[in-house]
Amino acid sequence: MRSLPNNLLPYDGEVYLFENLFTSQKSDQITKNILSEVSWRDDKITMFGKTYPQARKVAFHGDPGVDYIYTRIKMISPGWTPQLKKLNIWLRKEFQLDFNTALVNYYRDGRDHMSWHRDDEPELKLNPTIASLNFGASRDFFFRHNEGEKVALNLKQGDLLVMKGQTQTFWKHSLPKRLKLKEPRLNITFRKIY
Ligand SMILES: O=C(O)CCC(=O)C(=O)O
Repeated sequence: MRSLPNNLLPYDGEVYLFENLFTSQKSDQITKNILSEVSWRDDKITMFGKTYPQARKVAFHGDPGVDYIYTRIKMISPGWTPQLKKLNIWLRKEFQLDFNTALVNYYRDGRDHMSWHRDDEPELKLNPTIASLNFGASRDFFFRHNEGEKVALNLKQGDLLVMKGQTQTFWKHSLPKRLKLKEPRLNITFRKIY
């Protein structure tokens, strides 16, 4: 059993960062496998009556048939891919974390991003535990408390970020644009959908 790093949030939630969990060779192999295995979605976002493509590439996998309404889009899992399944089993064995789905976000370069949001959909139930694995380019990642306090992180290849407890109630998170960045980044968030 791994020891728990310090909680990175000062109050009202729990965020743990496990760093540098894979060699760069292993990270590259995992990235290659995931990019070749997943089924990319082609959902559009509607805001203020206008329709836009998503600000990143998205795929959703997990136990077959599990569905999740995320950013107002209903996604139904077509099943696990071999690499995502391996990672899910590894999270259970190494971290005692139990998930049934994986949301894959691929940021093609620093223009791709994720706006402020919380992962608080009803199908995650209250106080969900979410594990986020990172490959490729390092990116800044922020938490913002409902009262305004900010916590800044930098997520790197091979890092695992675990959010739990009241985090999704009291804090939003975001991955801002970084226009000078040309390299891609792959992020996978493992979630338990009820
Ligand atoms: O790419 C990231 O690190 C953020 C992912 C995220 O916030 C989400 O999937 O809800």
